[in-house]
Amino acid sequence: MEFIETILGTLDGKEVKAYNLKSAGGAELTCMEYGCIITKINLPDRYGNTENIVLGFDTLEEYLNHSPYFGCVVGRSAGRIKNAAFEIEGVTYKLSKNDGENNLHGGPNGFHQVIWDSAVEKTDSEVKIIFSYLSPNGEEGFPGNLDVSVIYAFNDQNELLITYKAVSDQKTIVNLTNHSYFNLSGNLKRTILEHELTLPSDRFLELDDALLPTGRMIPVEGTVFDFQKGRRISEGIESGDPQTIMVGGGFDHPFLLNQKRPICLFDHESGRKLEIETEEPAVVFYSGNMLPDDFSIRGVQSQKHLGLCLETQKPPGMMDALFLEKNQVYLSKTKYRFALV
Ligand code: G6D
Repeated sequence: MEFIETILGTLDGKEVKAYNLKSAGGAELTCMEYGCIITKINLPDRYGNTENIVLGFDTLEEYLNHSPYFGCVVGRSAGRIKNAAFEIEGVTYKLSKNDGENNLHGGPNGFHQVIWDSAVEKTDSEVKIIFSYLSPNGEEGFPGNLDVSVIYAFNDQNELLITYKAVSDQKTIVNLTNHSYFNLSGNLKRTILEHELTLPSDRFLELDDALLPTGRMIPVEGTVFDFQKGRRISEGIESGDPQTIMVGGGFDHPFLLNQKRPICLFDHESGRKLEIETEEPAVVFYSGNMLPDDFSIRGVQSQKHLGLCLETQKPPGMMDALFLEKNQVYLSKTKYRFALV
């Protein structure tokens, strides 16, 4: 495992470190302290072409000006919180309303905007980047001083294990995920519409027109939300299903993971495959319906469906699943395995 540490730039007077990791298995991952953002993942295709498979930029400025959460850790709470408020033991906590009347992804100054501290642990076959941050009591409206760390462990088998840890001195809400947009075609040469997705899920959460879960869990059987045996993303988008129309032409839904097998994303043309194993009970599948088209990404014009997200997490809207008790340890692991078929 090759390892390079650089200073990507300076933000608010603080240097932002970036890390470039090259596995013996032919994969390469670059990440940085700003938002724990994964800025690049290079993988070979079946013809030996090594190309990037995530949406990302090469400069801090582009992230500040354009990024809809490209590659970042999302927190304190991924997803939407209705009316940007919640109650704990009779006290109502008010959050930023950064998505209509609701709170999205921990607020405008959530974890995606933080410059995390970082440390490195290396062996011959693996490098761990340990990001850490102390989110002060009341930050973005959330109670409790939250001591949080996110560990990216990348190895020579082309696996990335993300471990999320957090502890708070008050009861609070925590729901952490990574918001990478994947596109296995390589250097964004095609959209994700012909990618094949397999989700080990028999139910998804219905959304309302504010993209908030309604509370109804819908069986996927007989619908374009049934990814249990693999399905091309385009089938859902062309279906005219009201739930796919309402979210902007595609998917933006939490799926409840109820089977012990990995999530799988496959691109037939390149032969690239991504498998995701997670301890989390749900995954939000977002098919990039709202990607703007007013900027370019390493020379490729951004457009709808240019990337998709598989945000493993606790089911948004199920508030009881999001609470973290005082001094309770939040611990969650998600493994990404990159392969060729
Ligand atoms: C939109 O609804 C979607 C979210 O799920 C996504 O995370 C965001 O765009 C980037 O708000």
